[in-house]
Amino acid sequence: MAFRDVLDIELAAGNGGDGSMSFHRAKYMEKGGPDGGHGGRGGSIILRAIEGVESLERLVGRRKFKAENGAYGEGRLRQGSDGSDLYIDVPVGTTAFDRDTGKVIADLVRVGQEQVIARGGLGGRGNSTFVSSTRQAPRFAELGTPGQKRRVRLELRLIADVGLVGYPNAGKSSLLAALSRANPAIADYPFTTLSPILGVVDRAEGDERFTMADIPGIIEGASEGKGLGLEFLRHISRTRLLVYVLDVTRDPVEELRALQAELRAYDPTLLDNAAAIALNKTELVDEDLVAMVEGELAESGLPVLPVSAKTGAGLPELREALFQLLPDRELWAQTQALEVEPDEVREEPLTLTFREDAPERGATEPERVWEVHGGGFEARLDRFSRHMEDAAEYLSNLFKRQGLYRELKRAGAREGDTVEIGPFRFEYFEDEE
Ligand SMILES: Nc1nc2c(ncn2[C@@H]2O[C@H](COP(=O)(O)OP(=O)(O)OP(=O)(O)O)[C@@H](O)[C@H]2O)c(=O)[nH]1
Ligand SMILES: [Mg+2]
Repeated sequence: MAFRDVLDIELAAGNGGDGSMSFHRAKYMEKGGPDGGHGGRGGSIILRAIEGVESLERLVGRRKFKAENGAYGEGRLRQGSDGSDLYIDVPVGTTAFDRDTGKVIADLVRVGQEQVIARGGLGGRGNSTFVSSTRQAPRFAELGTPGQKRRVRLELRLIADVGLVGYPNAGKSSLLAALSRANPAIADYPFTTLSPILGVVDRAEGDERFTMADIPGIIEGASEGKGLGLEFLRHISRTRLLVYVLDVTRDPVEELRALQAELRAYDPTLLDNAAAIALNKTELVDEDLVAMVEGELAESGLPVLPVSAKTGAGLPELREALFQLLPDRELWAQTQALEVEPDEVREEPLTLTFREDAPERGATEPERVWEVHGGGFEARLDRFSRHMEDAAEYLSNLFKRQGLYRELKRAGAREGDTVEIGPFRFEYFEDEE
């Protein structure tokens, strides 16, 4: 199985249902009151983090997602049902980006964490809503709004608690196999491990456990793309504890230096992570040499645990030390989550453009017209496009309340001027407030 850790998907949240235009019908009643119900909300698309190490490809499976639309409102004040939300399960450690803006729209660092990544549309209001003292029988209702459509990139960085880093052949996979039930390939040649492998390590007593990631070997130049390790450094960038696995029979001090240089070149903050050293293959050399190397490595300031993955020597001590060194998960998670930028509702600013049209029939003066753009007025109007004529009076009053007349007056509008918003036209009049 290839380890796929980036996946592009397309999302369409559900549209809001339209409000209903309906009048009550009953026997012996000439004409009943308006009883159109509201449309339901469109379903949203929600990203949810689950425990597990499945690749995005396998888990997510498809590329296109559409959440359910809200249902139309109906007569007798029946509200349309809301569209159900659609959940996309991803491994914890998944970040979602909007492909058009590049912004982070979700960053899931805890199991169970959820984030809406495409918002469902709003339901429209039924005609019963628009009754007023001067409008007993509104012959219009509001349309629902479309659900958000989005092109999204999912990116997974495994969140293992502990990450094993080391040169090829140092024994990382052997250690993972010895400490967990994972079954990674182990062989006497470099680059045996080709993609990250996770195992669960249990504490000797009690039920505490952590996950440990074995990643392909890192060599000098990895941060510039040599070997295999670089693209996998991404996966250890979020581990709570790094374990440098060093082969005592090579030059462990030099290898540690080189490893740290590669990590630093990839991401300097990696070296701020908690870390420890597992000095491996100790059964191959005599104890004095081990003690000497241990002393040299201790100068790095990191705890050094001499082990042999082969004989099992030192493994209980290593296991226990890792449990003790692991930073608290909650505190750590708080420092990790990327900031998610809220979806701003981008509303264009209001602009008023004046023009003079040819005189209307019978008139001598040119027709004075104010074109309105922005300010949210077109969007509001769209929601009544089906019954624009009937909604005209309601809309012009609404727009007036929303400050449009004030702006027109300031711009120099006169009684009787025409106001034009898209296809909608009405007459400007001054108010004797
Ligand atoms: N003698 C001895 N050999 C070991 C020990 N640990 C691992 N080995 C051997 O070292 C070789 C490499 O082990 P792996 O666990 O595959 O090493 P790795 O670090 O995962 O290597 P890559 O996946 O290539 O990066 C294998 O032949 C292991 O059997 C040990 O403690 N003592
Ligand atoms: Mg390996």
